[in-house]
Amino acid sequence: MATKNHNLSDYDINSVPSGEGMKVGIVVSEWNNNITGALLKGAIDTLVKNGVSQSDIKVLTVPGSFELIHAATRMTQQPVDAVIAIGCVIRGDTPHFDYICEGTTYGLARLNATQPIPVIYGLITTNDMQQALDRCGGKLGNKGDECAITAIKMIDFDRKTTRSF
Ligand code: DLZ
Repeated sequence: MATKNHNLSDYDINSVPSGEGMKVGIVVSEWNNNITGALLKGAIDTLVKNGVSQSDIKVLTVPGSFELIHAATRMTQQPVDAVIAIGCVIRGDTPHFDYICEGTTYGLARLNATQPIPVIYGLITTNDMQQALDRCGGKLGNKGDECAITAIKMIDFDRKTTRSF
């Protein structure tokens, strides 16, 4: 996908607004926790590197990616400026993969459209474990970094549009 041409793990720190004073909620699923743990670490490290205080990052864990919708809903009701949802679904032998991916994606997209704060999509959906490893700190960067940068940019976007609209 676009990650090959647009890898936000290689972002220019000067092009990212300061995250100082921003509050970020992260919901993360336990399934494939070798992957989601690395994504979570990438997200937290990048938020902190860009000025978000460690104490302004709130993390909630759920069993699987499908539960991210509920957890993200709860998180949007907390005093945070954006929510990052992190999960990893790996294709198996049955259509289950498609249902989880579709349901979770639809649920998060609906939240993003209906809640007053941005919900950032950090769900990795891959054909195998290697593709997931490539995207959580491997040769294609870390999707967690990308989510952190996107969260900061969207909070900044909200602040600017609130002021000028
Ligand atoms: C059941 C299931 C399966 C088979 N695979 C994954 C997966 O690859 N990644 C993931 O995050 N969750 C998986 N789950 C669990 C579902 O997301 C969910 O937790 C259960 O269906 C219970 O609602």
